[in-house]
Amino acid sequence: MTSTAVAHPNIALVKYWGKADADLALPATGSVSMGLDVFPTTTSVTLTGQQGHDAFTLNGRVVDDGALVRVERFLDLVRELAGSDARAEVVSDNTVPTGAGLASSASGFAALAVAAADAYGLDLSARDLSRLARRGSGSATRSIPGGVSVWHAGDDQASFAETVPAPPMAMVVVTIDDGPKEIGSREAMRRTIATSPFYPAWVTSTTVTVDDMLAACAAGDFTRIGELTESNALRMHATIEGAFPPIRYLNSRSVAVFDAVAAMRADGLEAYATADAGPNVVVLCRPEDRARVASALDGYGAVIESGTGPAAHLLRSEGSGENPEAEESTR
Ligand code: 2P0
Repeated sequence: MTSTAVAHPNIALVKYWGKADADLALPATGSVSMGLDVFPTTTSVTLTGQQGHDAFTLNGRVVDDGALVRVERFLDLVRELAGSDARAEVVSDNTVPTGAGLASSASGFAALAVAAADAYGLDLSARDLSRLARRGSGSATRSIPGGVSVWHAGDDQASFAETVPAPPMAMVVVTIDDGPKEIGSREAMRRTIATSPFYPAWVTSTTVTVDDMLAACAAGDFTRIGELTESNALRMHATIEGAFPPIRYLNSRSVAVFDAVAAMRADGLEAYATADAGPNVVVLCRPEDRARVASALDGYGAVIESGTGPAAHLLRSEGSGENPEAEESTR
């Protein structure tokens, strides 16, 4: 049978940077993110009678490198839960444009978790799907729930993501550079923990910021959400820049976007900038302001607008006899 699921990327308002346990993919702190409604990843999982290896096709190309190993390790976890040794064929279409500056691993492993759980006959709660996605990639934990979500720090049972109440928000993605990063986030996290003298302060301050952000979201206080978002992003980059040898993701064009966003605020247009492990900048704003923000940032890079996205969900479940269209993975 073939199970097909869809998931979207998310952008952290309070960042995840550092693991407490790499094997279990447990984060050093909680984090909070907004799911996007653009760039879905659609993934199908079909159990095959083949022995040996799983098969993985991404955007029409057969994958046989480290990405396949990562998918196979993830499917091993699903097989362990299901008590199965069946191999699978995974076919994934990732619509994140090359270099849009959004990590593909979040939507990728969230869609894979939902599709694989269904294909192997597991009936997992949204919480358990989120815990499962975590083992593929940390940020994938937050692509299981929709809207704004918190990913809890804690042990294997407690570390999942769930939707929290929040005001309507939008984001404008500004792609500055579409080249590959010099250093991936996994390695950069390790180096930051090992060498940045600022890392302990990052952990203690972010733990407080998560609570502050959740309170601001619950209160519907957009201004406070935005202020905390920009501050936390700059604290993360400062912490990363403190590594040795240093790692610097923001370049002069990224900083120019932060300046442009500050100028918007000075003009009374409320917007706040954030950036992940690369030079691209994402701007948080109210939904009614997104076209104005996008137009003001035209010329700084390729600009893409997004609203708040849905939960990861099953699209089709062939052979299970269920009603796939009506089914949400997060029931
Ligand atoms: C985040 N990032 O909170 C932070 C901000 C990048 C900067 O989560 O090693 O690809 O697979 O757990 O999820 C990127 O990290 O890392 C990330 P792994 P992941 O969105």
